Order: sequence, then structure tokens, then C-alpha cells
Amino acid sequence: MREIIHIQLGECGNRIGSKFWNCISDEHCIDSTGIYFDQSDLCLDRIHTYFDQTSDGKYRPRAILADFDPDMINSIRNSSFGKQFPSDQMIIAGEYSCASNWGVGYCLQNFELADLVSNKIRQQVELCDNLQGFQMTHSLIGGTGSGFGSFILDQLRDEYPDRLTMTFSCLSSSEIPERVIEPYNIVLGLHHLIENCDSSCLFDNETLFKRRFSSTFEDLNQIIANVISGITTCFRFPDQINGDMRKFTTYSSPYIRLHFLASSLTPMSCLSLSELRKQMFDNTNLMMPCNFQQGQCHAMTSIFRGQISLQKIDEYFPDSKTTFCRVPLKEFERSLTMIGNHMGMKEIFQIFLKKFTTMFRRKLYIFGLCRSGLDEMEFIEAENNLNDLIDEYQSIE
Ligand SMILES: Nc1nc2c(ncn2[C@@H]2O[C@H](COP(=O)(O)OP(=O)(O)OP(=O)(O)O)[C@@H](O)[C@H]2O)c(=O)[nH]1
Ligand SMILES: [Mg+2]
Repeated sequence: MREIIHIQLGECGNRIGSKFWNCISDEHCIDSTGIYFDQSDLCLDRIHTYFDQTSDGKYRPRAILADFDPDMINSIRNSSFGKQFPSDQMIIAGEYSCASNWGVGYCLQNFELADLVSNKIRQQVELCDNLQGFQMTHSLIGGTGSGFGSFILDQLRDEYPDRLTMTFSCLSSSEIPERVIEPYNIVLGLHHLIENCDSSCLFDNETLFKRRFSSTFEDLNQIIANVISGITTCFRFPDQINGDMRKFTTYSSPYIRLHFLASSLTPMSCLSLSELRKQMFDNTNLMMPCNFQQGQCHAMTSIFRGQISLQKIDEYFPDSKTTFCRVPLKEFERSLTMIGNHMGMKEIFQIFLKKFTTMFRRKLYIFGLCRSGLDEMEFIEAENNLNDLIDEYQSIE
């Protein structure tokens, strides 16, 4: 068995993570009580990647849900779907959020949550037969998702240096930040993703809101969960290329630090292959504002889902690894998930860095972040690290 442990943090991370579990439970025919209701070997073959089996035969998500703020976890706990999560894997410690403050989440005003989550991770690791690694859903904007998420990434690297870590991270490229210290949270969070994570799939709320004409997080989260489901088909179903985290990270990130990935999801109703190829790079289907029509893409994987004729696919997708999974997404009978390591990330990082530097030079709001024990050096290191990363992108252009 090659298990993956899933960790979801903060409000955004918990909402997206729960949708992901909803999605993959359907795909593996697991009902809300954890009972498997199908006969097909396809769904069961690699189910242990994400689900544990209890002594009474039920399947339970190998997931740890945590937040400082009780509301989100309580609402999952009280939902019909939430019953599937073991209650001892839902962790709340505190009464308040980190108020979007990266410093509070990272420096742990609330040590209790750090201990509870770390202990739970250790317990889960001990239960695994041959752990592949960890995946995390979180936002880089909030105090818990970004700050506490960074702390957990540091800890995973420290305790399990030979296991892989992958994140599904939301951010926002909006010109007008929703929260004033957003540029700090994002750059400080990216600093830890560069250092302590092997693969990071980024999702830009601004791109999704603009291009999907959607106004609710509910819609956005469903799209993001569908993409995560698409990417993880490689780990969850038999006979896929990039069939485990190590193969996936090796192929998708030819340069070790340049492991930031953009993705797209394209429904395939009545599209010819040539049209599909256009659509997968079209702005309306992309999760990040990268221009795939221009610029280099160092690695790309196309994951086809549903009943699809395989003829001609190689002709239209010669530049990408392609894989097929017969189990479709619930919403689309046939779909294509693309994941690419694209140079366009550089420009996005430059924008975040510019905003960060403008504020940091004037020492704006530094006091608020450092009050919780954060050292100003952390800002300097984060700025330098992102600068270096941008140089590394430039050097291979
Ligand atoms: N895509 C998506 N983005 C969200 C969602 N909820 C919040 N966000 C975005 O993420 C940012 C951070 O919010 P939260 O996830 O609530 O923050 P947190 O990680 O809980 O951290 P604190 O509440 O500050 O402790 C928000 O400003 C939103 O822009 C969500 O459900 N989906
Ligand atoms: Mg919160």
C-alpha cells in the first residue's frame, strides 16, 4: 500500500478539502457512512492511497482537518457528509481565527493546535504501511492557511525528510487586496512552499472569479476540487502514468525549486480534439493567469477522464504525457485536466514580490505581524528567496 495523508487547514483549506473528499468518495463509490456500494475492482484497486479501512470494513478518509476557528470544522462535523470523517481527526484549538495574520499562524500563539496536529500526523504515519507523502489544501492569504500551513510544512520536512509533500494552494492576484497584509501572507507563504514542498498546484481566486463569471466560493471550490480530483486520479486508479507522488513530482518539476504548477479543467462535450487542445489553454478553463499560448512549459500532463476513444490523441497532444481514467467526474461525462509547469509563474511571482517590497520598504504593518513573535529576518529571507526563484526562472528562459 502506498498511502497519502491529507491535511486541510483554515476555512478555505477545509472547504476545498471537504469538496475534494466528497468528489473522490463518489468516484470510489463510498457512501457518507463509509460503506462501499459497488462491485467494480477499478474503484477498490488503489483505494488505500486515500482511505483507511476499519475493522468493520468501512472506509474512512485519511484526512486531518484543523482550524483555530471552530465554525468551519463544526459545520463540517454537522453536515451529512462530515460524518464520514473520524471525529478524532477533526481538530479545533481556540475560539478565534488568526485574523489573517501570518505571524500569528506561524508563531503559534496557540501552541495547542500545533501539538494536536503534529501528534495526529504522527499517529496517522504510524498506521501507514508505506507512506508516499502528504498533501495539503489551504489558502496562502489567511493567517491559519498560510502561517500555520507554513509551520506544518516546516515540520513535515523536518520529521519526514524522505517523504514527499504536495500542496493545493489558493491565492489571489487581485489588484485590490481583500486584506491589507495579503501581499505579506502570500510571499511569506510562498517562501515556505519553495523550501519545504515538492509540488505546489496554485489556484488564483481572481482568475477563477473573473473568467468563470462566478461569484461564490462554493462554485470556485467545486472547480478546484474537480481539478484536484483529476490530478490525483494518477494516484488513486490503476495503470496511470505518474502513478505515485514521486513519479508525479519528478516529471512535473524538472528543476527542483521551480515546482509551481498551473492547471486547467476542460469539459469535453462534443469537442473535437483540435478544439479541445485550444480549450485546455483557454483563459476560461485555466486556474492561473499563465498564458499557455506563449512562453515555455517545462512539463505537462493531460489526464483524460470518462469513456474516450484513444485514437488520434497522441497526434493532438504530442508535447504532453497523457493518461486515461475511465471513472468520470460526477459533473462531466468526459473531461480533460491539464497540469503544467509554465514559465508564466515568473510574472505572477514578480507582481506579488513588487507589492510585498513596496510595503516592506516602508515597514507598513510589520509591527502587527511581528507582535506575535515573528522576526523581521523572516521578511528579508522570504523576499530574497522569491527574488532568487524569479532569477532561476529567468536563467532557463
Ligand atoms: N477559493 C476559495 N478561497 C477562499 C475560501 N474561503 C476564503 N478564501 C480566500 O482565502 C482568504 C483567506 O481566508 P481563510 O481561508 O478564511 O483564512 P484562514 O486560513 O482560515 O486564516 P484566518 O481566518 O486568518 O486564521 C480569504 O480572504 C479569501 O480570499 C474558499 O472557500 N475558497
Ligand atoms: Mg479562518
